Amino acid sequence: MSQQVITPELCEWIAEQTRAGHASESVLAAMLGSGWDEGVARQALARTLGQSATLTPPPGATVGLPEPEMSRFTPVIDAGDRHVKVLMALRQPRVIVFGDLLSDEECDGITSLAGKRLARSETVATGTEGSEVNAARTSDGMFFERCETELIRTIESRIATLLRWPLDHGEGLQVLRYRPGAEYQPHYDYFDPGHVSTPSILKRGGQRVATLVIYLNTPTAGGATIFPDIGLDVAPVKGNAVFFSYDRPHPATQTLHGGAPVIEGEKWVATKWLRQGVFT
Ligand code: PD2
Ligand code: ZN
Repeated sequence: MSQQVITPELCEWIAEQTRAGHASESVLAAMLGSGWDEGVARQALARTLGQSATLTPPPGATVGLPEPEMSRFTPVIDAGDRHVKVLMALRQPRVIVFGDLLSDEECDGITSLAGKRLARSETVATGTEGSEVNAARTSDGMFFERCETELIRTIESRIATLLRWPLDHGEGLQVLRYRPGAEYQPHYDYFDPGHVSTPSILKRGGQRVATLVIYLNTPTAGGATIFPDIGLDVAPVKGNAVFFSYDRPHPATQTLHGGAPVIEGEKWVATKWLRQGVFT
């Protein structure tokens, strides 16, 4: 089936239906009846009506996601031990760029701890249980244990406060180093429900529901975090971070993202993935 596109005409039609007094649920039902994919229809409603689209979540969706306190949209959020800047926020899909999440010293502390333990990055292998080296991801990486050092604990507890998500629902921080030419091709961070290894992965805390990629340095050129579905490129700047959430393991979340090739210098990131439940 060809990809369905949310056009200005479609958004205008949704707005018209709403002005005529039709509830969001009825507009959704009418769209499904005329052949719209449910994910695309929900996106179109959310994009047109914003918070006023009162839809019951799709079956299987995670209700209540990691999310900072954004109701007053202050330029700075108190994350407990540090004030974190909000540089950009997109509602649908939820993407927020934070400034000054980590100090320069904290970034350097993590890179120096991680540097000694880097190995060529692996991803979940296709069709088997386990992981394998993958050409789509040409970085070197390592994982910290949760709360492995005082510095890691401090950062994890800041993230838990900022995103209002319990510390024990997070995986250990992953650090990646990209050299010039290295990239991470576009992918989704949730576990593919159709993959053989997914049922055993989900036993340790359920699905991933959000990602926070923290930039530990500023590459000279290249290395943006890209979101191809929404045409967004986030510049990697030391201490800043990009956050995005997804309420179900489905491309309709529009959370396809990747790390563009580094052109000059190195790029270092620390990624925190948040799970539905306690990650063991
Ligand atoms: O380094 C990045 O920009 C990046 C891009 C896509 C990191 C990840 N995904 C990740 O760690 O999942
Ligand atoms: Zn990713």
